[in-house]
Amino acid sequence: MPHVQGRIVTAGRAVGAGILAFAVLVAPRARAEDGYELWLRYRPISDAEVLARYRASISEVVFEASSPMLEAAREELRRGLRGLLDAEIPFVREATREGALVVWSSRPSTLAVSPSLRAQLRWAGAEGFVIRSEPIRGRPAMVIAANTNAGVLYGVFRFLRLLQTHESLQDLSIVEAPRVELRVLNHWDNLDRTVERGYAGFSLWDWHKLPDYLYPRYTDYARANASIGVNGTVLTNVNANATVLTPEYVRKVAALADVFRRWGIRVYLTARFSAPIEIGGLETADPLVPEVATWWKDKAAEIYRVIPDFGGFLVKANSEGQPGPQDYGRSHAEGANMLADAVAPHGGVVMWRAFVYSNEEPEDRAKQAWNEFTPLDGSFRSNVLIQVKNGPIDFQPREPFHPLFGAMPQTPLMMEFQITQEYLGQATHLAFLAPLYEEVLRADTYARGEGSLVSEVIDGTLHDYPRTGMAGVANTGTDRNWCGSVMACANWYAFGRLAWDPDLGSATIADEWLRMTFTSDPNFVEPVKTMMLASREAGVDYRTPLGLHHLMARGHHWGPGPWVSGGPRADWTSVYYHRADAEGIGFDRTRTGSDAVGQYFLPLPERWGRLETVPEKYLLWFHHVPWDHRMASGRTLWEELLHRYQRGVDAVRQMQRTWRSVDGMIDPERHEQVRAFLAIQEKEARWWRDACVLYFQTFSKRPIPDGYEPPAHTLEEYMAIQERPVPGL
Ligand code: BDP
Repeated sequence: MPHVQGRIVTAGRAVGAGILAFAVLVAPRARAEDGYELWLRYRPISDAEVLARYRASISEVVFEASSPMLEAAREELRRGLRGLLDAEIPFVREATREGALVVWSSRPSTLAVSPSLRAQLRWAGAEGFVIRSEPIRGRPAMVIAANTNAGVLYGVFRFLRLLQTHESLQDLSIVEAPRVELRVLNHWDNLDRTVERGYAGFSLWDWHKLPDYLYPRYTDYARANASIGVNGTVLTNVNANATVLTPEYVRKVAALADVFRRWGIRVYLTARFSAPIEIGGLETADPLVPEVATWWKDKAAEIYRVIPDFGGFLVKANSEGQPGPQDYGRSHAEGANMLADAVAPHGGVVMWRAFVYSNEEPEDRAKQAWNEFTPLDGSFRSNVLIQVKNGPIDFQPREPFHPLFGAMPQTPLMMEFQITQEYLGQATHLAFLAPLYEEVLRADTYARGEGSLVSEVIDGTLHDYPRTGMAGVANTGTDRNWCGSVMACANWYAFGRLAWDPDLGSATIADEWLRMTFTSDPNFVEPVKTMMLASREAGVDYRTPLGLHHLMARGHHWGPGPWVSGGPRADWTSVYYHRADAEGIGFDRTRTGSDAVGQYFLPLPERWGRLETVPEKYLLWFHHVPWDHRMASGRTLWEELLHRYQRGVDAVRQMQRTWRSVDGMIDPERHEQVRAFLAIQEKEARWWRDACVLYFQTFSKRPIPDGYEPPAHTLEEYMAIQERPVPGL
């Protein structure tokens, strides 16, 4: 039954037919869904049986709140229960009845804590929690317990998720703790509110009105993050602007930090390496010049005076034109350590990015970060983390994992995933990214023999890292639905969940998100989950199948541009990466080519370096392959390429069919947006397919086989499509 109608009928029954007419007029507006509430909608549980069971199990809540964070948690619990149970559950001082939900926060002495609960709490650590069925004064009850306020906050959100996803409350015994310490969003937001690679409107941070005006939205942003365990946010673009470090802007940052603090979120800033010159009046930013180090120490002290829990700095240095220590002949370690010393007395960290590659360097771009950073292993301060993109090029629809993972045992490496869909269709294409994240996290680096997973590098267990972290380049903006598309919010959700537990499976994440965002109706959840799980592979197929990469148009990275060549640097062109010629296609990264494959641990160089054993998904990443090469399917490479491009388009059409089939099961507003966006995606998938196939055909000189959908336009027409203003640059 459509959501809106269901509510009207209820209202009519409850208040009588006279009011029904009124309800019909106003209810659809009041109930209109625009995606703003994300996965925290807290609508009444529609399954009457489940609702009745929950109401019977939760008779009252005991929750003493003695700090802003606990108050935030208590209000969230109140809001969640009120919405989900459609009832006012009393919040009381003492448990008096069967079915109390006791949040053990400030007064543990009121509880007789059992030894097993105590043991679970020890395991839960600083941010974890325990949720269990536990008799209180001999009466059946439930307890949310934690060692810290943050643990309570996360426990409350976990409890609400139990209800949101209709899990049983019988014999509860949940113990959870995050596996990764720093779970941070990276906002590529500029001070003028444009967002680099942002496709959801403008930046959430209204610098002009800060610190005096605080949008309620800042709180909702923090709530959403806390609900998935995100505990840090880097407010500014990695292509940094030193202005944010001036006293005026630091006060603005402090105002945001004050809002976020009670939700367990610390703020971080990007540090422009040349700031001592730009805003400090110094003549150099050389990290080994004492005045420079002193300037940064003073700057850090100034920030910490107004933001005592400031997280630290994220730095993009000597990359794509950004200033850095190499401008003065110093290493990344010398630069990072100087900043690390500035924040260390205050407990801050430096997240130093490994996304470096140089135009002057004739070396394969995929190899450069490994070449620069592995010699520095062990030479960074203990409060430095090296932030590494998931793959060695740049957030492509598919890349093998970055060879640095596993290769720096003495330096904490943190993961950088991209949540915003720079190369995956931006706001309008449906690409659920949990399968991409999962594929990387579950990859075996073989750094310490078989079973040395990337996830174990990231959670610190493989090398016993003292610090761990995962960053996600945010996709949020001022659009009412936060992420530019309702479905793209699933990627924000997935990032948080995987940063909390890198072993979570994509299907579990999709399942949770769908139930909380839309409905628990299996007739909706099951097909849409299948659709989401297939969506990333579809995007790979219609853009860059078989290990192809970096085929996008110049600049905006949205449409196809396999013909892109020339310009300021070779590694910003497509021809550098696909290397198509009369013989074949692909980048030879084998031992006889660039030998990028040699940066991986054995047996990967052998497995990926041989045509017979390389997985087809990485074929053209590592090999230049003849057009007539026989693939596992029996097709030639040329035929297989076409087959994959077509398969991608077909998969989008299948997504459209699936979405049509669930019409009426959710609100019309969000259904319509996804429907319209899928139509855009289908059109653009054909554009990608046809442009790429026609272009590669000029090299392969082979026909387009029968049964293959003929391209709608000529290659010249596709190539003539001019750049036009697009968001996100
Ligand atoms: C690329 C983006 C560019 C970023 C850069 C980075 O196109 O806008 O500045 O990465 O991560 O993906 O620094």
